[in-house]
Amino acid sequence: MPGSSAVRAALTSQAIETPSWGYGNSGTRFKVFAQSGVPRDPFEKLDDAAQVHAFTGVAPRVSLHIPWDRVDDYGALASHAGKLGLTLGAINANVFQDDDFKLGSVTHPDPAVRRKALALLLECVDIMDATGSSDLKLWFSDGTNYPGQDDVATRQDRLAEALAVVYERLGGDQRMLLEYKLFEPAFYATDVPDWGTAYAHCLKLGPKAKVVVDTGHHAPGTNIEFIVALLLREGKLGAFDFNSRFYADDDLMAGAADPFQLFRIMHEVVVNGGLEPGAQVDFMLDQCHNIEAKVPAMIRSVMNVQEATAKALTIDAAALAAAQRSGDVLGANAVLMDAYNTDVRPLLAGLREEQGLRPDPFSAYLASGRQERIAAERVGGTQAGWGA
Ligand code: PSV
Ligand code: MN
Repeated sequence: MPGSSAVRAALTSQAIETPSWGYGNSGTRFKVFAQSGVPRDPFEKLDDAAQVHAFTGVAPRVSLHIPWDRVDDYGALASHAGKLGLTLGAINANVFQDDDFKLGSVTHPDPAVRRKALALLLECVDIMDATGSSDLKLWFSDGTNYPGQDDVATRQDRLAEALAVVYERLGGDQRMLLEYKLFEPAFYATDVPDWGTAYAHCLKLGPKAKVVVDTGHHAPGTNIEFIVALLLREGKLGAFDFNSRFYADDDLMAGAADPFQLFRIMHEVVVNGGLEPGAQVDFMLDQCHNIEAKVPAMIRSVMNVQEATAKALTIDAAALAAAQRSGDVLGANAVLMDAYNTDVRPLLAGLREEQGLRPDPFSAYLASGRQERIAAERVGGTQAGWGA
């Protein structure tokens, strides 16, 4: 029921994790456009993330990417986060930007390169210990560009071997989140191309290994919500990397290209218990903002996820179940569409006001003058960006 106490509680307790790299400069392989006021180190990235949380009230965690966010003192970074009202979320392992990884990281034909990649993954677990992060997020750019380039099954063996070592190293409360991606940068065969491959590895590893669904990483037309329902049913959905795509892995703001898809995904999350705290689904954003202002883009993305969640929670579950039971195809679809077409912005604005927040985080941030302040203050130093 719209606005019921259960709906309100679910909305205020939802946590959306933002990515440190979404605050830095980024672009395409053609050009990175620098913006003024962009953070110059991981501490300033957290300062920006704190603004997203301050204005939305639902973004208390930040994912880090290593080595982009390497610092001398991770305890100091975690306590900086704490002072800002944040905690550090998933630690993302970057084994895709070193020359040695040209032919792969943990699946590379050379055991010395595999050892180097494994060492980086284990360093990320050390960082989790130091920061209190509970999730290690793994995405491998590994794969081949040409048929015959390497043996596909042998690469799976190498991957399994590395994952098993890392899994063993995890502490009791720590998880491994394995992300798949259809293609890019490998074009012929990616080593973890789909949910089935990720799921098979996670199943073998054990209960602490779960799958990450990055919404940008599928073929056009893929029914992502089906994958979500299935993984939740199997207890293997660990996290989302939300973003939007028109063509491939576009990394645009979540809910921008296809808000209806985001709603359908959140519907499956809701009906399959993914919002329950015990489900431990991490709702992360994975976006790189190329031409848009970074903090406002992140605020808009968080709001889009919230709106999709609110609409999904607004679905009349009893009416939907009755229509489904009686085979009322059009009636069932109408129940879903009624919720999708509901304007949930007043509900969310009211909830924010009850929490002492401004009703519209996006315009409130722009009106705060902070964007101009950081542009004036953050001069000198090296701006954070893709690869830094
Ligand atoms: C790969 O495309 C990916 O989705 C992974 O999550 C990486 O960590 C991230 O993008 C880097 O931007
Ligand atoms: Mn991702």
